[in-house]
Amino acid sequence: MKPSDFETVRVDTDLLILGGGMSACGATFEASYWAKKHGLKVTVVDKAAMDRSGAVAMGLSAINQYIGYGKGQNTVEDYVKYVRQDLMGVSREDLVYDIARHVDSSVHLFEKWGLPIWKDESGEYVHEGRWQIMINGESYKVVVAEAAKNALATLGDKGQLFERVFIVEPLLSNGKCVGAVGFSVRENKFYVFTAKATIACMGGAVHVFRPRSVGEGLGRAWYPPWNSGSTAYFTIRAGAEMTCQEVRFIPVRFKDGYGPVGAWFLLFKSRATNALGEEYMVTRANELPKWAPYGTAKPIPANLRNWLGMEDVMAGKGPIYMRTEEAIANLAAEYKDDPKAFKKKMKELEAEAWEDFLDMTISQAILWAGMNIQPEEKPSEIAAAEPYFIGSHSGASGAWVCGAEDLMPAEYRKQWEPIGVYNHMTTVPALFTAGDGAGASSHKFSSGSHAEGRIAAKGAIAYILDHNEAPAVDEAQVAALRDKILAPLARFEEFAPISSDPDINPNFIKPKMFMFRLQKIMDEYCGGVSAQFTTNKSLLERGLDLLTMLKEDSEKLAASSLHELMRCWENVQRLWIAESHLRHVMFREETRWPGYYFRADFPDMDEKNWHCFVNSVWNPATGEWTMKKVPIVHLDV
Ligand code: SFD
Ligand code: AMP
Repeated sequence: MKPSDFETVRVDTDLLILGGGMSACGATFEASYWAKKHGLKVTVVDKAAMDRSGAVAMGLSAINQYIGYGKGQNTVEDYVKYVRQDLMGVSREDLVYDIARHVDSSVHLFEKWGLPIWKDESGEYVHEGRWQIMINGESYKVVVAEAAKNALATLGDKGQLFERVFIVEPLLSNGKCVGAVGFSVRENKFYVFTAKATIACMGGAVHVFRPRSVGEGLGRAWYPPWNSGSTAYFTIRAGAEMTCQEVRFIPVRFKDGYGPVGAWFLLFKSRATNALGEEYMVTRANELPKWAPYGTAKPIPANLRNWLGMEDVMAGKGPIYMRTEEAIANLAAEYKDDPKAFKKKMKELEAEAWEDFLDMTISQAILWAGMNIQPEEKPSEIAAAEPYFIGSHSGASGAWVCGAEDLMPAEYRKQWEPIGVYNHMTTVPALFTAGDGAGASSHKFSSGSHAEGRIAAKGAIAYILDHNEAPAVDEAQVAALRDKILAPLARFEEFAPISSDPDINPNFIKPKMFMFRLQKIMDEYCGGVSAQFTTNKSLLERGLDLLTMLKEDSEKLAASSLHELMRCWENVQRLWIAESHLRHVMFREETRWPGYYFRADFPDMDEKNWHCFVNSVWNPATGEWTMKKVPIVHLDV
């Protein structure tokens, strides 16, 4: 397969939506409504099949952001305070407020579209926790994708969906985003999308760090390995300002199967103990005042919950166990005097325990079976997983975006006045993002990402109506991008014949080997699992040297097929996320999120000097990175 075998397909549209996940489905649903009103074209591009793509491909067992303010259960202000607290003070509270005031309407739409939400005897949603509601969510993504596709279909031939097309780079014209380029992972087609506005919603990044699951377990992860950081790569390469790229998310998960813990801690009220039976959240509580005011408020931030467990592991008190057997026994205890009711309750709890994983992370259920674990009888090991970049969960990495007119602090607004104040536009004109793509607005999850996609779509349509002229596209740029993106195929074609093993060749490197080297560098120098999530300036500087050499070697990547070509560019995208993350961790000279990463050379939180955002810009013209502090403007809530 060689580049000359490829046909170039040109698609000119008004609004380009990149990705087919939760935020992209929200954007497609909302954009189709307004596009119909204004006779605009909407084009959606997903690397996979929308029905089963992205983080919700396997389904979910809960919706983790539901405010219930319509029923007076909580206020939007409560949620802003919750997120401020959980991220140790660092969040764009105007964005969090805007998403929280819209999210319930997305959840109500999901129910109308057929998503089964658990109801109690009075017909109220069953809560897993204050903000989380339980669902039978195996087909969650299918339900949400169907609604998005139905909305797109109302546009007739002005509504297009391209599946199995992998987006690589932005198209730029005088600093403005005018579209994107990519290739089909099924046919020899190179795609050029031009657009008046683009929304990048291609999820977060996984496998930047060496995973806990290696060898036979390689590929097991909590967040999906098929999200390779395409959004952040796209916005960084466009020259957009990024924020909180240091704020990785380290989820504690059932070990090796990556099953989530939320339902066990919140719904089943389970404890986690060390090998001595000690509950580290209790025995190590004296560590928390050190991280005040966040360590002394409730709920305890996710990173600090991790940190107390990590301290036990570092003290040699592992393994750490989720006491599923104890939790189920406690929940069934009230029925012990009625053997029939007790048996029924045990069956019910057993079913809920298995469904939690069968709806979401099937590998955990398979591992339970493979390890002869029955949760009602045996506790399961849990462990802190490798770092993920997922600004929609308890991480905060992503692009710095414009907020809502009625909420955004003036300090931030002035940055967009020269290019236009459009909700969720990045600092690059005509480029919008949402979900994992938008930074400093954590705890959005599946529902908040959908609502945020809707917010971004309205901002993008408003931008198009004010800038409704066809974008100027630089054909030389398109030709250069085509050559660069298809080059790994040409390299394999040229050099493969000199070696008897297609994976070993002095003239090129294959994507999997490239990924292994990246993961090793990040694990050892930037505070991965094997480094107990700890790093310092010297390690980071050495890591940056090695990443710089790896970037040089990225020009020697080779691909023998379309699939490997996608793997090549997935790993180049991971490399850029890695560099961006490392530069942010290096710039912030404190430890603010113990449990996510620890700066051994700056072991304390420094509210005086570092109660701020760390933002960065990569300049496409010069290749220079600029780092800066940005003040946090707290809403008066
Ligand atoms: O509890 C390209 N999440 C949970 N959210 C909840 O609300 N409840 C839960 O129970 C959650 N749990 C959970 C969650 C995620 C995962 C993986 C597990 C368990 C195992 C989080 C949400 O899923 C998450 O917040 C949202 O899905 C984020 O939405 P978004 O839109 O930012 O990302 P996406 O849905 O992954 O979609 C990405 C899309 O982009 C496509 N794509 N397309 C073209 N070209 C490229 N180069 C592309 N790269 C990616 C993808 O195909 C996809 O369509 S709990 O454990 O947290
Ligand atoms: P997880 O399963 O870790 O992805 O968490 C799912 C949801 O439950 C998220 O909203 C978490 O913030 C929340 N959560 C998980 N564990 C706890 C806990 N111990 N206390 C409070 N909230 C939690």
